[in-house]
Amino acid sequence: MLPQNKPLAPRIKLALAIIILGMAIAFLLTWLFSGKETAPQITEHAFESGNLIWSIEGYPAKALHENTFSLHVTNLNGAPFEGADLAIKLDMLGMVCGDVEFQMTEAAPGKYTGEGIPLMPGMWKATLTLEAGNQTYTLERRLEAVH
Ligand SMILES: [Cu+2]
Repeated sequence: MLPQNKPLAPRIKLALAIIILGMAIAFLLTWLFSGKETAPQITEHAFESGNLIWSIEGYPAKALHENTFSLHVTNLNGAPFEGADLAIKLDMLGMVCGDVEFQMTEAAPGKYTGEGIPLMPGMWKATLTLEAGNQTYTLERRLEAVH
């Protein structure tokens, strides 16, 4: 005759249930808030030839509407980074609903603006390409789009 498995003591079962529930809640909260934390309105970036501050007006961005992206680019001395060619590509995270590319124009020395249209509400990745002289730099951020 096979020995019967001893049932776990009720207290151990309860403790396990509490641990599992706690882990599930922690996981859910992390998942719920991870997007917002990584996609603020304003992000700061450093690249080999300078720094830039990237902001999106009226954040979160509005799906199927033009949203103004502005970039304030400075060189390593803190002076305006003038005369660069900037373009942004938007693609949605985990989806293939289509990429959106647009050019930025220099509105003031070192200040570049452009209009981008996310196609759907959700989390998007924005890739900035900055060309200056014969150098090309690529920087990324995330952004949230809503209805
Ligand atoms: Cu999509």
